[in-house]
Amino acid sequence: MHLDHSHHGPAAVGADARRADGTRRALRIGLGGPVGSGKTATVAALCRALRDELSLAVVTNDIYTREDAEFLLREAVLPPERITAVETGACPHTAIRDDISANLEAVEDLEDAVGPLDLVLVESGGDNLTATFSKGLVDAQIFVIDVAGGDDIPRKGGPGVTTADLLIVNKTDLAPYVGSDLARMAADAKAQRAELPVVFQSLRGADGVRDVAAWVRARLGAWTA
Ligand SMILES: Nc1nc2c(ncn2[C@@H]2O[C@H](COP(=O)(O)OP(=O)(O)O)[C@@H](O)[C@H]2O)c(=O)[nH]1
Ligand SMILES: [Mg+2]
Repeated sequence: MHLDHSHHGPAAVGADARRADGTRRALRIGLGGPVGSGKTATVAALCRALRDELSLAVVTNDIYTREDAEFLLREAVLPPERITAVETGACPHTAIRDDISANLEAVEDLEDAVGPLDLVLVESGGDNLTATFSKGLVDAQIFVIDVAGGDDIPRKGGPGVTTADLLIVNKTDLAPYVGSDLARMAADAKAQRAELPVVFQSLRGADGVRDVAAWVRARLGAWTA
């Protein structure tokens, strides 16, 4: 765990919408959800979909490794200086919820290194259905579950499923193989979330991230308005 609080240069952002020099900071969107649900794959697809129209960067949180950042680097979804890994140690939820200093510092360092950014995606280390982001770290959160994790997950609820600004039900291509009932998942998600949006997606299909990219563009439009 990174506990050095001393590094806060002029671009320190905290939870304020503006940096110390008065310019608007990047919109920060967190992606949480269980291990293996498709957070990194969604981040990679979003980078490919948005990188020509926006200045963006990514912070990944891994428990003991830099696997997710290394995957994104290997896939060359962004130039390497736009991808940073935070190693969280044993408690991935702590780094996005309770002691967010290492993540805030990673965001600041990215803006210092590559200049003003429109968007920073922060991927959580992923543990279970209860991990949510501090509002001091991200402006909006996406919760990613997948159909192979069981079609009763939306019904079980939990803060990610019920309160995330966007719920993604990923890997719809696998539904026939694992016997998941997508209509039931949609009805359960609706019951938990009322008007909050839900996207069903498969990243195996062409332009599978289209709906989520549109949601991100809309959030960014509201942020810069
Ligand atoms: N079939 C299928 N596999 C997917 C999809 N999205 C991600 N995956 C795979 O699921 C695995 C876990 O994805 P990853 O993004 O690493 O999950 P994370 O732990 O939430 O970051 C990887 O092997 C991905 O290629 C999808 O839409 N369909
Ligand atoms: Mg990941």
